[in-house]
Amino acid sequence: MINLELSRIFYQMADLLEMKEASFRSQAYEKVARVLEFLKKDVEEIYQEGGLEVLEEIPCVGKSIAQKIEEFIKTGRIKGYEKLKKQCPVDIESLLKVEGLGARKIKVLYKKLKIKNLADLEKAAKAGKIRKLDGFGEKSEENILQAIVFVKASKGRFLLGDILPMVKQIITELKELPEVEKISPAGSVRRMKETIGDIDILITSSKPSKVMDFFTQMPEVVKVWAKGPTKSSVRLKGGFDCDLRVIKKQSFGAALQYFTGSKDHNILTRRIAMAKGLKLNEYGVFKGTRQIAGRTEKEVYQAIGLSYIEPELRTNTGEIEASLADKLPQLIGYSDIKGVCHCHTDWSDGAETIEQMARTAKKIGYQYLVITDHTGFLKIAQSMNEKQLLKQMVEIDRVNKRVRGIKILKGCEVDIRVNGGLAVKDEVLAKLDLVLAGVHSSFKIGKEEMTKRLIKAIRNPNVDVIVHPTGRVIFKRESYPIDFKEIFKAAKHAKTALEINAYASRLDLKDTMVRQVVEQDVKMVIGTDAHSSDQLSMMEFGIAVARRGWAEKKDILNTRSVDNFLNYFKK
Ligand code: DGT
Ligand code: CA
Ligand code: CA
Repeated sequence: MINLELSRIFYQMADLLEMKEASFRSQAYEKVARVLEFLKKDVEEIYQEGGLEVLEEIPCVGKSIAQKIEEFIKTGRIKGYEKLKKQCPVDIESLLKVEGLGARKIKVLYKKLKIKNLADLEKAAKAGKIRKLDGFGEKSEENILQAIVFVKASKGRFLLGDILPMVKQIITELKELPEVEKISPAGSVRRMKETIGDIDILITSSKPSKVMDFFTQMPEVVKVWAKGPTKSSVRLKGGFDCDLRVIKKQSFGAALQYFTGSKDHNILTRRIAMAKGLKLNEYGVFKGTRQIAGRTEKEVYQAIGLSYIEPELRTNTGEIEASLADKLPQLIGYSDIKGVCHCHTDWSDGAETIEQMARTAKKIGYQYLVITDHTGFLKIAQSMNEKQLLKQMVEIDRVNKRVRGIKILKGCEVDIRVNGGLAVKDEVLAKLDLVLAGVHSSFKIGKEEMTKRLIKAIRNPNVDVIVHPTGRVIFKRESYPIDFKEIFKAAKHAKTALEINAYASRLDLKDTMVRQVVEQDVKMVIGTDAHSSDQLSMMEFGIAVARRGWAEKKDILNTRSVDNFLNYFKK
């Protein structure tokens, strides 16, 4: 799959252009980068089947971008990108990871202080040089230093959303080999953790050397770290590593349990086995030298007196105690969601039409889809104004007549102003089926002000859902501080739901927060925040977060049928 490589290049071209001149071209590249990041079909395959013309059928791909894709497929490079890079000697990709730094600021930092990379930035900040620049100050210098610590901490980890499609592809390919019998992901991927250090895959096989030959020669492999009959390690395109282990059949369950982890979960399960006079390791459960379990994971847990624990729960945060007491939650399942309640179309910053989104949602099997384009003042998101919102409602009625078998609902994602007011008039919001409200600006107003701001929005009778409630962006922006107790109380009282935003770089609320929300019995929705129809598949990441937070079906409102879903919000 070259989709991810191309996506990365186009993201960079967007940033580089933004630095040169804030232009429409930059937005075009960003949009196409976002589409390619989650495009299901391999761009190279599309090109091989139909050439340039068919490339242009990909959302957001115009003639010039199609030509660049063709150039990359044919030559492995894009001259326009290389030229842009040469003109701008700054490592913009890593500098953009620093919260608060956008293209414009990076430009100033380079012009005035010759800052080219993170090391330069840290040195300048520590020397107190940044505070003297126009548009910066002592506070922003302090923020930059803090943000650098955050960036360093996330080094070497990757978004589950960028990893999982690759894992699925590798597993599909391996499964096709006649030498592969059982196969499963393990490690943090199987636990569906939000970020991944490396990929772990386990198989059973009668002819492991054949499998290892195939594995180390896959086109995705850029480096082979180790190759052996029971374990091989490779570096994949995209910069992440993958371990493949061959396990004996009678130990597959035990190995799966061991290599799924987490380490903390394993330490406790092993201790529990020991207390029963048993030994648990990656080969099985043993009484003396006799193996009493190991073929399946269920059997392993059973042998040490535990009921099966879903991988997402294995964090040693109470799941083992709950299993012993037979009090594990009945987790929401991956096919329990009935409707999409957060997505964008080309009416704001989405890539496709209402109809395209609806047809894909229907194909996936959803019963309803709420269109929630940005409305308000957010320029980068190409927000609609009230007039456009009213026009869009008419269009939704029209599309509903054309597309049968799925109900398209009217919604919007409205900005919450710094004082807690909304960017759209109440009488307009009142006409919608569902109103999502979110903070998209002024993040650094402090805990007390932010709590007040959110509570005011929560209490607005027109607001149904608070989206990405903590504002964090993985690897980029920490959550703003808020008083969760107060937020939960207000949300429950006002019957305003909190969102688990499933967008791969957000996952907000995150797992540990979801767990608190479940305990407080506040309702949630899982929103994909899809900006293209292929991004609807990000629902899976949101469900994983819900599961990691011990959420059951009843906790998540869009597991309900459309009427029950909308009824909840009647205030
Ligand atoms: P990652 O790759 O950093 O996202 O996280 P994991 O959990 O995939 O960790 P990884 O790849 O280092 O190891 C895979 C699993 O193997 C881990 O979840 C538990 C098990 N494991 C690794 N090292 C140890 C260890 O020292 N003790 C125990 N009990 N288990 C371990
Ligand atoms: Ca791992
Ligand atoms: Ca590993």
